[in-house]
Amino acid sequence: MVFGRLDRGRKRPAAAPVALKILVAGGFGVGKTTLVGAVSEIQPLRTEELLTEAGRPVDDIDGVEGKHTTTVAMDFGRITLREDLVLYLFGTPGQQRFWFLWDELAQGALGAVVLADTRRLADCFAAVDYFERRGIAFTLAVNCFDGAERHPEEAVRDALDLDPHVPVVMCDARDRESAKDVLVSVVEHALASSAARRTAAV
Ligand SMILES: Nc1nc2c(ncn2[C@@H]2O[C@H](COP(=O)(O)OP(=O)(O)OP(=O)(O)O)[C@@H](O)[C@H]2O)c(=O)[nH]1
Ligand SMILES: [Mg+2]
Repeated sequence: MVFGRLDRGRKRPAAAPVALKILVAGGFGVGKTTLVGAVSEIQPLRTEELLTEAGRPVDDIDGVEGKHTTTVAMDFGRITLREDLVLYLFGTPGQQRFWFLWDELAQGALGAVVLADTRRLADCFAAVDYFERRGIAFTLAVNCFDGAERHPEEAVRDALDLDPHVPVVMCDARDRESAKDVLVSVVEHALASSAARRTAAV
């Protein structure tokens, strides 16, 4: 009884939140850094460098002419989706010459977002391929740039030859709620995939 009375006013210690690692990948200039920055509740860590004249022959900025910097290592951000669920976000560099960093970044990742720009859909092939080969669950998120033609989900799915279970969502990488919806989709899909794998293994 005594213990009960003493305990009454005291808060139960909250369970430590589950922390999940999510990658944000996709082609050059598709909005990865923008998405991590839009949802992160901490000041995101960025590793941006200026695009220069020297890079002009290899840095294809068609469609993102306003772009002046590029990620050379990674973006890092954090978002608490629920009191007991925290996501650590790792944005990958988009340019091919930095892809050697992807294997490091992918270690321990629960799932990934592959961002796509429908004006340059082929740029996300490599990311789709990367996660398919490694069995890392991903959501394909189309970043709907202003002025870009809108395509139905089925057309994007067909063009990328995605497995039917891969979620395809439309988003605006600049918008916090929209970016958050993408992350919710990844977490749900990744958890469902790992549950299905566990069942298959029994
Ligand atoms: N209109 C529009 N512009 C966007 C959107 N997302 C990003 N941008 C702009 O597009 C450019 C590219 O954004 P970033 O977030 O740097 O792209 P990234 O994928 O991180 O690029 P890399 O790291 O260089 O591969 C920036 O100039 C953004 O302001 C969007 O949803 N709509
Ligand atoms: Mg970037």
